[in-house]
Amino acid sequence: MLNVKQQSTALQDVNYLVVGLGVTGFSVACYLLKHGYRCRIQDTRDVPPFLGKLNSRFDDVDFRAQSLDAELIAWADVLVVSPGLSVREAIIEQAADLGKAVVGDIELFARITDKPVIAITGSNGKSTVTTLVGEMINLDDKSAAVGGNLGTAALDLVEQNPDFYVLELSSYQLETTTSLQPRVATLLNICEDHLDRYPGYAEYIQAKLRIYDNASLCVSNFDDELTRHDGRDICFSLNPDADVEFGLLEDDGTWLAHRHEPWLSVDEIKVSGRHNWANCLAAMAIAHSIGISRKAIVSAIKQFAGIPHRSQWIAEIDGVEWINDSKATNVGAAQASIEGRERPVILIAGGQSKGADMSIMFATIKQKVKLALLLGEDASRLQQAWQGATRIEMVGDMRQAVRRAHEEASDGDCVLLAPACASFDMYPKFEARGDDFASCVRELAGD
Ligand code: UMA
Ligand code: ADP
Repeated sequence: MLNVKQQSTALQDVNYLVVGLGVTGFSVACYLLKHGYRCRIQDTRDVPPFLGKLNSRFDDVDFRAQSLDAELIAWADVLVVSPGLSVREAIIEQAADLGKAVVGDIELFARITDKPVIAITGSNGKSTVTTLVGEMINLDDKSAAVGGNLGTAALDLVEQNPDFYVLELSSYQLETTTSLQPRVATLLNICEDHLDRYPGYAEYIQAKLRIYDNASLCVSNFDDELTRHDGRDICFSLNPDADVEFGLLEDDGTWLAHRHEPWLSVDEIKVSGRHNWANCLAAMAIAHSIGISRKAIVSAIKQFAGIPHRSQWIAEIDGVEWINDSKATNVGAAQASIEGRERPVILIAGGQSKGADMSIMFATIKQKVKLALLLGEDASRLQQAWQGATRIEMVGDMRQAVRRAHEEASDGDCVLLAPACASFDMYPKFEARGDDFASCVRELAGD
């Protein structure tokens, strides 16, 4: 990929193969076609999600509905691989062995942008922290373009020409990126996730730690040793005794504090659960490190009402609270979500467990969950792991789960969708699962 400044020369020297035509592939193809690069686009799906849109935007789109094969690879100089595809697939490894460059969209983005990038990863809390940091910057009369794994592909942000890019980055995106030089990088926390895509947990952690490569400033979680970079990290912590830049202060209540100076009371935070205090502290540390004012930082936190599908309140019916945390797609998230509830929980969980050890949640389930309703591909894995912790029932679909929860719940309970699993066995994405839950609940309420 050429630098923007070099684009006018030698455009036709490099053949780009865009592998996958989802959100990422579409943004990459648009960027390449718009700037006159020679590219082919390949996707195994007959009608990939963005083909119609791409054809309507550009003439002569060279799209191949087929598997990635030796002929396409022979044509390509650079493979731009979508994050949903593993770079450990044999055919992609063969391409790399042949000397083809194998990169992702974030690598292309890194090569063309010269504005500061804030890079955020972690097993959980990425979207929350990314959104919060973006709002802190915007409230300080500077502009932030916010995206990445959060939803808007990074290359689609470039036209905004912001003061800062705030990017949520997944391990899949990080492992195909080498040129990013973040102004600030953070790894929020680590728990088992995506073990279906990595040889083991160590490789997943390594992919996450790449966020710190070439970063000017690193923000890490003092309470999670796996997130540390080096002794110069700016740290945040939920332990009031920790000697950190951003932490908790206990003084006539609990405060989010900077170097023991209280900035705001936790009672002023609208999003529930201690994990969200950690997210706020991380966002404070990042925003402060790039010179955002205390006033903007505090205002953004006070205003922040959360993002849909993350511990989202749906309804209260006959004294029972219904909460949608469809984005709790791994054990760490589901555990934090359950622990964040003050009421006894009826839990709806299950889906694709991605090889994670579900027994990690046993103690939390035992302590807080009065009934677990399990659905989806790995329901029996969850059942095995949680046997003896609580009462467990298997259900066929979301409608049945909601109906059973309604029958079993009593005044003062909370029914929580926190699946600890991905949704792809039953839904196109986690948002569709959350919407299904919400519509089943609203039916109960007669809305
Ligand atoms: N696929 C095929 N054939 C192909 C290409 C893709 O079957 O030829 C399938 C993949 O196996 C996958 C699906 O299509 O099941 C989507 O893959 P993709 O790479 O095209 O995904 P995008 O639409 O580009 O979306 C990606 C991220 N998705 C993944 O990493 C799986 C989105 O994060 C992200 O918002 C988007 O880029 C913009 O950056 C979603 C996600 O689930 C929310 N991320 C994972 C997570 O958060 O746990 C990492
Ligand atoms: P991500 O983008 O990393 O998936 P989100 O901010 O979308 O993270 O939050 C997804 C879910 O993860 C939340 O609904 C909550 O259940 C859980 N979660 C959020 N922040 C944390 C955290 N700091 N630690 C553990 N779990 C968290």
